[in-house]
Amino acid sequence: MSDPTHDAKVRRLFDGYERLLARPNEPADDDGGVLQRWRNPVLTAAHTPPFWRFDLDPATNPHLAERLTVNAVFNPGAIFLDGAFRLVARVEGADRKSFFAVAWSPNGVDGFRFHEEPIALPETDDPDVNVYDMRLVAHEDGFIYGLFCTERADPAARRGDLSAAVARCGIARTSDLVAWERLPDLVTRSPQQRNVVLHPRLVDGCYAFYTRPQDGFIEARSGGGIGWGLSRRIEGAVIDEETIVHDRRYHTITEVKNGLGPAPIRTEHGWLQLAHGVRGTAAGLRYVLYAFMTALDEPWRVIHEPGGYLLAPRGRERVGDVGNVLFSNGWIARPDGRVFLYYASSDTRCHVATTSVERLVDYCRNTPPDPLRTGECVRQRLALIERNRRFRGGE
Ligand code: M1P
Repeated sequence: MSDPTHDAKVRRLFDGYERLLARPNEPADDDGGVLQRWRNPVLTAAHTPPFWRFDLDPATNPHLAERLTVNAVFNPGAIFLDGAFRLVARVEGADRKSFFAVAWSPNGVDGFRFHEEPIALPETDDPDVNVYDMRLVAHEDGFIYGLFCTERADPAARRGDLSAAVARCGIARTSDLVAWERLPDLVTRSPQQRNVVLHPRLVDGCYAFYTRPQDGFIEARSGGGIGWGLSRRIEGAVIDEETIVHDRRYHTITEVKNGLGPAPIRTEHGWLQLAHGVRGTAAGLRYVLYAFMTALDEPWRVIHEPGGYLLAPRGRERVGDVGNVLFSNGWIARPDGRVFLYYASSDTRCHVATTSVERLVDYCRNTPPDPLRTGECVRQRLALIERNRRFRGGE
């Protein structure tokens, strides 16, 4: 027999959920000519369907309590497929385990709706304890690849150390984001591998990867930097030689570590790249996003490197489970040149910022590089002021 109070609660739950999904987004304040942030997050924990979280049976859940809470939705991979903007988000339960789920929107800025079910990612013989941060790439071999971090306990951990882990690059492929084939994890010489990105093209007949070798699970120690390596195969991919192509540097936004974001966007001037840089502060790590470009014919060679960050945590973005973090592993470039940059704030929610290929290329080519020391920074700024004198009104 149905319980009218329970039925009313369920109705309110679903009405609230539909209202959230129908909420229109709008451009936020101006962002200095490069990027346009949008006011509302595009995905949050509340965007996950209630039937993923609540037991809707009044017999087993009379108080309509959330039985399987979703804690956060962040770090989405992105792709435009079958006429829609599609994100493969990292959905994290209250139990700290993440999984992947696809949400789609017709316009890329609002109305994101999750598929009926999350992705049931096939496992390897050594099951993942946690998976996260999928980078999607439509590869020239015809598959869509999802490269992600797979994490397992470190078998060499000191007794009692339950947080030591080994991060590796997991690889899965699909053609529709629904059915996934799992391939063996990437093998490299580095003990830790996160933030690995597959280049969309074969290079010298090989699959080409941007990597992020580290000595420690969290700390780069003597490792770090964005690396580059080739593998003859993708089924059982092995990188024998990894070269650092974009290193971290003292007293910059990449001092502690860095890592590539999404797969690069091809432009006539080179490959547009987006990455995150991490520095230490008295309040913990601070993650910002930065852009650079690599050569078209040598996608590992940096040709333009603007100084500083492109996007840094602002306002409510600073607050969340891991505060002061912006992270991006997904963007979409449309044929008309529009770019939709998806980023997450403080490991909690997903946002979009819009721009264009033309603006990003202009940013990369014309933003002065980081001169790496204070005196040079002042000289750089004085030169700008001098050039600007003739544009000052009334003089
Ligand atoms: O908590 C911030 C980010 O930390 C890791 O990134 P990185 O390996 O570069 O430090 C990842 O766990 C990422 O998911 C997370 O957003």
